[in-house]
Amino acid sequence: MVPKKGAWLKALILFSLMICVGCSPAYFQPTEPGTDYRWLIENWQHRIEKEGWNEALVDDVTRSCIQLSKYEPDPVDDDHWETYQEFTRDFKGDCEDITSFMYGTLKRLNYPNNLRFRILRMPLGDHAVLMVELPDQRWKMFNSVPLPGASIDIALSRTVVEWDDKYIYYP
Ligand SMILES: [Ca+2]
Ligand SMILES: [Ca+2]
Repeated sequence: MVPKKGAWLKALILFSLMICVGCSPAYFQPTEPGTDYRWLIENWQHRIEKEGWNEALVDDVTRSCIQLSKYEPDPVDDDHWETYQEFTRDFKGDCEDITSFMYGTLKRLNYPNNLRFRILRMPLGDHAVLMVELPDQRWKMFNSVPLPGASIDIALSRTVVEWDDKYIYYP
């Protein structure tokens, strides 16, 4: 079924508004994200030792990172990009910071395949997402702020640039 043009626009505006007002996918950030995070890291390390990497584990790591995070927009005119270390002090930030947290967590777990930071140009602004080369070599996108309607916004977006810790890639 193809939704009416109005429905697409409504979803798009809703999503963009939620981003702008800092409405978080993490309404219920755990009270002690640092403690939970340390427990998760240990748990994942055991799983990696036992079963190795697979798509389900990558999904679990990225989803858990988002659940530990609280979306907080940058102040106007101060677009601060947090490092992994900065983010893990309070687990709060916006799309680029959460992307950096997911990226840093996979690196910390010695994820063996490629990871890239991707910037998308969306109709109403830019957005950061994580690209992961899965164990079977397919690339999968992980949205740092998975809100309702996000897939529509992403479908209307284009990639501006990507990078990893070695290179910058232009489409
Ligand atoms: Ca920002
Ligand atoms: Ca930020």
